[in-house]
Amino acid sequence: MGLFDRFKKGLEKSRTGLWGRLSGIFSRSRLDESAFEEMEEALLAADVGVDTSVWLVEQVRRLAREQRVDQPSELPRLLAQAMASAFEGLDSSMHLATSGPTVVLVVGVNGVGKTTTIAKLAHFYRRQGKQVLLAAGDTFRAAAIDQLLTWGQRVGCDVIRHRPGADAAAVLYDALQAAQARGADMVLCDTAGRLHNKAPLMAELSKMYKVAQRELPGAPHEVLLVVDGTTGQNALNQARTFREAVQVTGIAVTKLDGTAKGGVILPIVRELRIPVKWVGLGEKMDDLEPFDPAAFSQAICEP
Ligand SMILES: Nc1nc2c(ncn2[C@@H]2O[C@H](COP(=O)(O)OP(=O)(O)OP(=O)(O)O)[C@@H](O)[C@H]2O)c(=O)[nH]1
Ligand SMILES: [Mg+2]
Repeated sequence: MGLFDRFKKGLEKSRTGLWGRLSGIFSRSRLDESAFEEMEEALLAADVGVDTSVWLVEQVRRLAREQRVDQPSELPRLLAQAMASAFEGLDSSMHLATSGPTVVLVVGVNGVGKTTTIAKLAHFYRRQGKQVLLAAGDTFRAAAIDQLLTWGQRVGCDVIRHRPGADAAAVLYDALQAAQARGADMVLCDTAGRLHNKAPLMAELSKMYKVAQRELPGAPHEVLLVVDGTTGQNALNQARTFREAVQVTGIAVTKLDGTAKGGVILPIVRELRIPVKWVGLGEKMDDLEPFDPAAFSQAICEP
């Protein structure tokens, strides 16, 4: 299966949800004002959010004018084009270190899929022949460390860990030392995500950030914020919160396979201007795709 088909399959629920609402418009005989109004409602229902829905319809209107489109059947193509333009100027690729290990901090609230995403990333880079180290930076729960260990065994990479309750920044420090000593290509660091404890959590994250900065020039190369796609607009709010504490360089949107709320990717990129870099389309190791704006826009707008 090619990338486009994998997106189409993984986004099936979002696609059919949005398409189900739009198909009535696309099959109309005339393109009139009410068609645009209905399109805006359909986008709102797909968790695109008010501002971005209004913006998208504006873009479609402009494209229709510029391209002298008067058939509603042309709208899916125009909508895909409008969506794709929301991603312009944002680089979805991962920034890798030019020498020495690439350090990736993975952050996000409880249960969004941080640990699973780390395992998937490890698998992705292992398949490219890279040596990957995992850092068990979620020291808050013993089970979190065990979960990472299990994934490490499955994927085939070592896990640097301390006892439960240990200082997360010290775990990262050790992982960075180990990575340099062993010549590893990549350190993927898990973090705790307890939101009921917002201030200490953010303090811990910024401490980890500083340790990475101090120990390796250019690190952390990526701070990936993981958000759960099924939470729709909440994901957008989480991105706003985390961005206040750490410099988020990219977003991974998980669980898109199980939701019709995949439209939330649009306000995230358009309103926050943070690139989506990965999408989680299932629970297995292979179910992570590098984000592709064109494939996403087309997959979500096509019948
Ligand atoms: N369907 C689906 N499930 C996912 C995806 N990503 C993660 N999950 C599931 O979401 C649940 C939580 O994942 P974790 O990786 O443990 O989440 P976490 O953010 O590390 O959670 P805490 O450590 O408790 O904060 C698990 O059951 C995963 O299998 C995805 O892309 N699709
Ligand atoms: Mg976890």
